[in-house]
Amino acid sequence: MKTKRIAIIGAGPSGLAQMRAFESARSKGEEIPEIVCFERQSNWGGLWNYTWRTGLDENGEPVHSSMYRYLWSNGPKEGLEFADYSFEEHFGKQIASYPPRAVLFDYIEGRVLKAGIRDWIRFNTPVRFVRYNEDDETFTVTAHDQVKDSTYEETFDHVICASGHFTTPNVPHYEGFEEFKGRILHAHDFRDACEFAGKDLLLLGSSYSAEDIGSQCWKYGAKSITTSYRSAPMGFKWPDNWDEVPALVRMEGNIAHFKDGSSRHVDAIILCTGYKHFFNFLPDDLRLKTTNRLATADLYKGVVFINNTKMFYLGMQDQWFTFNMFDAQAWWVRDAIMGKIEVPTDLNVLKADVEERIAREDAGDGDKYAIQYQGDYVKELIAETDYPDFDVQGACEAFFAWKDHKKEDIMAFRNKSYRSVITGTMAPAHHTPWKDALDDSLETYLQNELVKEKEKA
Ligand code: FAD
Ligand code: NA7
Repeated sequence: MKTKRIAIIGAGPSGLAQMRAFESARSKGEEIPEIVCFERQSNWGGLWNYTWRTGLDENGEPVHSSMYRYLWSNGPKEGLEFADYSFEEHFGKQIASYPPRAVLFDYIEGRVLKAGIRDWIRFNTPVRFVRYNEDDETFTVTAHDQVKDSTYEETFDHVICASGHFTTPNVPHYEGFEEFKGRILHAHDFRDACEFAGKDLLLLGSSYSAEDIGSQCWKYGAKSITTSYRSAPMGFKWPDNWDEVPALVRMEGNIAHFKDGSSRHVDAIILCTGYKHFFNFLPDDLRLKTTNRLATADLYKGVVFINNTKMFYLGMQDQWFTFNMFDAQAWWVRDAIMGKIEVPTDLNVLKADVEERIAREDAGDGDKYAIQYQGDYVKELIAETDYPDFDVQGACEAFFAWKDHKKEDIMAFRNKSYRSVITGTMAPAHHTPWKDALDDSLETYLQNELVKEKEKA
């Protein structure tokens, strides 16, 4: 039988999980399809591949990464650890619970270097278009090799879209933005908190980006932080120079006016207003249209596109769980493609699965419910494959504790430690409290054990 050809779009954590899943089957002696991964950046890692650039990249493509300098994990690493590659295996020791970006990039990279799958990836190669051919049930992928500056087409049996959904900014307009005499930027273009030292800063939004970018700017010396919420406040105990206010109504010069009638002077505005699922390389019949939620629209088991079950999507959910959830999805998709899991063909059955997930998400409320919901999803998927079984409930518990620690002290939750659900080891406390740790390099972060060893000597 002809070997199947699989196209993976994107070599971020989701696409890499997919390649690792296939490689794992191959290492157990199974015959796997031919894999081609198209990656528009010059390296892997997706959002974790930091760039100083904003706007367009060196090839004229939209800059992918929304990450910034000094970004530390916003949740405990014990919630995202790979079941087949622990932090201890990678670093040769247990490390503290909230690693900065460079440390997590190193960890992601370590697993795929070990798996030896880099040759499957065509870097600097954005996918321009995908077409489904009804006659022979294949996909034609049009890609652009940016190095040769040449566009070509290839045929595949399946397409797995792992292109991420935190890159294309959702950018609202407010009256008075045109006349504002300061910088207005979206979180996607934020790179360095030091730029805002000494400034009065307004952030719109009440989710992760507002919380984290605000915290960064506070840590690196902003004069004041104002976060403005549209629906509900984050409600943490903020430092003295941080206020949380209702929705912005309009700007008048540099004065921001809010829904409660209050107003204040601001020097710069950061729109922490979220992202759009954006797939301009896909035609209508293959394009996922969903909001940022746990139960995505139109994905059976959260991964199979119900309008064409030969097409898969990874990592399209809003995320409590990340790397280990992408693994759970990737192992499941691998087995569906390799015929070990049967995907229903009846559209009503596929739709019923989606509707059940949506109804179950809507039935609950609050973060704890949402964490458990996504934990249960991870459990459901891994029970159906040979992905190493791990204590998913333990990871949920780490997330519950993390939420409590944030409530206790939003500027100190990253000083806490959790127990690995993969190796059972407790993470050491980090050598420096987060608010005083201004150097986010891998070398400095990993000094944990060194400091302890020095103390012992
Ligand atoms: P991405 O990481 O976005 O990777 C997608 C890949 O697809 C990219 O490499 C991109 O270049 C490629 N691609 C896109 N379009 C094309 C195309 N047309 N052709 C070819 N290639 C294409 N998660 C955590 O667990 N902990 C955190 O602390 C954390 N912090 C975050 C902070 C920020 C600011 C953001 C935005 C997200 C954060 N996340 C965090 C969540 C993040 O979504 C995941 O960790 C993870 O990066 C998602 O992986 P992905 O592979 O699905 O998507
Ligand atoms: P999110 O989590 O999607 O949150 C977007 C926020 O932006 C949310 O608070 C929205 O308020 C708010 N929003 C959206 N549109 C507007 C307008 N027009 N005006 C004001 N406020 C608005 O995105 P984040 O960037 O915070 O996080 C994304 C990922 O990055 C996350 O997974 C992290 O790991 C890092 P709402 O509550 O809908 O009223």
